[in-house]
Amino acid sequence: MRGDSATCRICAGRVDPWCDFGRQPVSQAFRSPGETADEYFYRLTIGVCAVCTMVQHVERVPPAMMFHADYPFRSGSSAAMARHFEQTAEQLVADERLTRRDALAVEIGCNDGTMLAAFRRAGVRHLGIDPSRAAADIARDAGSPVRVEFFSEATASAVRTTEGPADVVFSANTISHIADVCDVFRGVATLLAPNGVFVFEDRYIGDIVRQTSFDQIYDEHCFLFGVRSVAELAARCGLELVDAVPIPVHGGSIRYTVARPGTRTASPQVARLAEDEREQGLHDPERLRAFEQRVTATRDELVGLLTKLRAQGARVVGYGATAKSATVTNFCGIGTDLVEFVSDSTPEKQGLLTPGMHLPVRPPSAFCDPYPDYALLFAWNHAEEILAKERAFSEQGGRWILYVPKVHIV
Ligand code: DWN
Ligand code: SAH
Ligand code: ZN
Repeated sequence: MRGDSATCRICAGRVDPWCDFGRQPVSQAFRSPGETADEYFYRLTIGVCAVCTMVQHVERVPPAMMFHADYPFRSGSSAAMARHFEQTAEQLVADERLTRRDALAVEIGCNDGTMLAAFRRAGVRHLGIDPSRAAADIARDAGSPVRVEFFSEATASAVRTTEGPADVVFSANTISHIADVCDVFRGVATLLAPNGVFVFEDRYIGDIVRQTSFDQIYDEHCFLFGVRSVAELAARCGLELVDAVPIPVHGGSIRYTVARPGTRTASPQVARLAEDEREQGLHDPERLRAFEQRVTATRDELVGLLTKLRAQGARVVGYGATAKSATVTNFCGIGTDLVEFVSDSTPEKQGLLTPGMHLPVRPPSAFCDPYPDYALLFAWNHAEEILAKERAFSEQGGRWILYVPKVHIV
């Protein structure tokens, strides 16, 4: 059942339903063990706009239910991501000459300030904007200014009045999270200096389809961006997509650069990637059907494997209580009968239960005491970092279960 068509949030075109994951909880609404209140569920269906090609959610979860004072994700939870942000900031400082007096860098969705810290160390005037107070407090305590609010056109006007125009507006893994994304783009147009740039990174629809990484589809990701759809979005808001660079983070992302029309030379890469998308059928619901079949095959194989291992008496533990794992566990029906608990390094998640399937979240000290036979790697996007950190687990015979691009054991 794919449901009815909807209306595109970007261009008001027809959104053709594509994939349906059924009833899903808010992906990072971890619960206390004693909590008895009903959980909030919504229907997770995505579709493709027949006009501007934007892949988007059909039903919208209210932003304040996802991003609030106790939002538990922390950017600093991955050392590799912290390095990535440091290098990205250094590159922006050099390319946009941010060390000149009065230059301003603004970050939308700064979270715990992992990226802002690099601007601070480089002596660049900077400002973060993020509605998640506990995360923002970490950035503030470290010495970076943050406005605790949702970025919007109104916020942009206020910031421009108090701070002046921004030379760089940066954002990672946030723009795709904002349903009213046209308001965000208009806000960026208000805030940017005449020659400024808006640089943002987000998961790439091409990688999601190619790798069948269906767990990237959850409440917070209300858009799955592609080069063609982002170019259309920018143009409709009076801006221009001038560059699109594939980057490996989070299982495959693109760094987009948007500027005022005519102020920067557009890279030929933009047209090239958009053409690749057309050839791959990424805008064509009929050709996308094969993805749905691969998702079902992964689910059946993963549940089959976990069921077999449990029947053999093996212990299986989850690794990384990710937002992504909400889709995997709820769509596949993975409860404590199949996975004992989930190990996670984030103190804010430990001692709580995962949304929907209620798997207990335990600290890494529980993972090795004693090691399980198998670890189901929900944080597969950090595999390199985690497998290196957990070498002792593999050395004493432990095996990792991954499900992207297919179910496999390493
Ligand atoms: O886009 C988003 C990204 C940036 O972060 C947000 N919508 C929400 C969130 O998504 P996620 O939860 O899927 O992100 P991660 O980075 O895959 O989460 C990794 C989880 O694993 C964290 O809870 C921390 C944990 N972890 C761990 O326990 N040991 C991570 C590492 C690297 C480790 O060694
Ligand atoms: N940029 C960080 C955090 C990504 S998680 C990283 O890549 O690691 C998404 C963040 O976006 C959360 O901290 C959330 O509070 C924030 N966010 C969500 N909607 C927002 C909005 N409208 N304006 C600013 N930040 C927002
Ligand atoms: Zn559209």
